[in-house]
Amino acid sequence: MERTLSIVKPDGVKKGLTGEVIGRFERAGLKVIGLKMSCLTKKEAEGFYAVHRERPFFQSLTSFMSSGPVVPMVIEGDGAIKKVRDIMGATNPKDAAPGTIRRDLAASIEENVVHGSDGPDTARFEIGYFFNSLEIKER
Ligand code: 3AN
Repeated sequence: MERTLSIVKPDGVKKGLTGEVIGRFERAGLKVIGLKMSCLTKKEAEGFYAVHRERPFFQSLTSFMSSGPVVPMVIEGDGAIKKVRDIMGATNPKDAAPGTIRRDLAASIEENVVHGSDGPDTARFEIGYFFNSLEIKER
C-alpha cells in the first residue's frame, strides 16, 4: 500500500470541483484516509513548494496557492502515487490526455485544479506538511 498527498487547489475549490476530484480518485479504487480544508499563508505555500524556489513561476504559484481555501487529502492504494498523477493528467492542461482532471477541468498550467506528490520522498514530506498522525485513519 502506498500513500500520496493530493490537494484540490484554490481554483478547484472556487469552481466547486472538490467532490468531482475526490469522486474520480474513489472511482479508481483509491481510498481517502485524511481530508481537511485549509488556507495557506504565502509563507506556508512557499514552504510547501520550496523545491520550486528557483523557478520563474515560484512567486506567482505561491500567491495563487495562498489565494483561497485548498482541500488537501491523503490518498492510499496500490501504486497510489502514479495512479493519482495519471488521473490528474499533465501539468499543462493542453498536454493532458482526454479524460484526465486537468484536461477536462483546468484553465491553465498554473490554475490546474489539483496537486499530486511526484514520488515517495515527496509524498512523505507533503503528507507531513498538512497532516499529523492522528488525522490519518487506518482503514
Ligand atoms: P505537477 O503539479 O504536475 O507535478 P510541477 O511540480 O512541475 O507540476 O509544478 C508545480 C506547480 O507549479 C504546477 N501544478 C503548476 O501549478 C505550477 N507550474 C508548473 N509549471 C509552471 C509554469 N511553466 N508556469 C506557471 N506555473 C507552473
